[in-house]
Amino acid sequence: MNLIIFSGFLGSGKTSLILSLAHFIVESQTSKKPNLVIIENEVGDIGIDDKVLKSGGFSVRELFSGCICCQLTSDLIITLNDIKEKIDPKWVIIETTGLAYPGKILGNLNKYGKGIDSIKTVTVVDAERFYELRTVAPILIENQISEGDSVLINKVDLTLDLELEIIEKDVKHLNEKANIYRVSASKNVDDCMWKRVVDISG
Ligand SMILES: Nc1nc2c(ncn2[C@@H]2O[C@H](COP(=O)(O)OP(=O)(O)OP(=O)(O)O)[C@@H](O)[C@H]2O)c(=O)[nH]1
Ligand SMILES: [Mg+2]
Repeated sequence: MNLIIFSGFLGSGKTSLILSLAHFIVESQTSKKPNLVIIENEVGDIGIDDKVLKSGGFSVRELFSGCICCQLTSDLIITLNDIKEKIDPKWVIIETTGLAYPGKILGNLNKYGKGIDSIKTVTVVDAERFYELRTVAPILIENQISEGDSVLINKVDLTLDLELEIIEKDVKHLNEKANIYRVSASKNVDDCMWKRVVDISG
């Protein structure tokens, strides 16, 4: 079971990008065995993203009564164990709340997770609101960026090239090791990017 954890501020484009990745994973699958489950973590009880993902035909599990980086750590572990036991998919995508600290989730999974072969972290950056959010929630935004194996600078269709260059420099400064990509979730996302993000070779 390979985990892909999506973080990124509220409204940055996580669900839109997960839909694109989920299609890519399903289309690349060679066996008939179900190979993808998506875990949706939303605070509050209106599961909009859950409905969006389910309408795409994907298997979705919900964790709606708090954030998996703090109150719901044990719920996440229980849910993952249950998915492993009943489905044992190749991939599990986790959409965290926009306020989650991915480093905390990683720490808990490394400590308590079972049957996990790999964990990849993907951080979605909202290019349109980057500097606004850096000012409003600097610690959260910096933590999310610094924990990403891949950082997807999203909404490039709404951002000037010059601004994108500055944002990319800033992201590199916060996380030298990450693979950084510019994307627009509302347009077609290149499969080559998803291949590199999830490390599917070929
Ligand atoms: N123009 C444009 N709009 C985008 C892009 N990506 C996402 N959006 C829009 O931004 C809004 C939020 O996108 P979501 O994918 O729901 O973002 P999210 O991070 O899942 O949001 P929460 O789960 O509420 O935190 C939606 O109205 C999307 O259609 C993009 O690349 N370009
Ligand atoms: Mg969402």
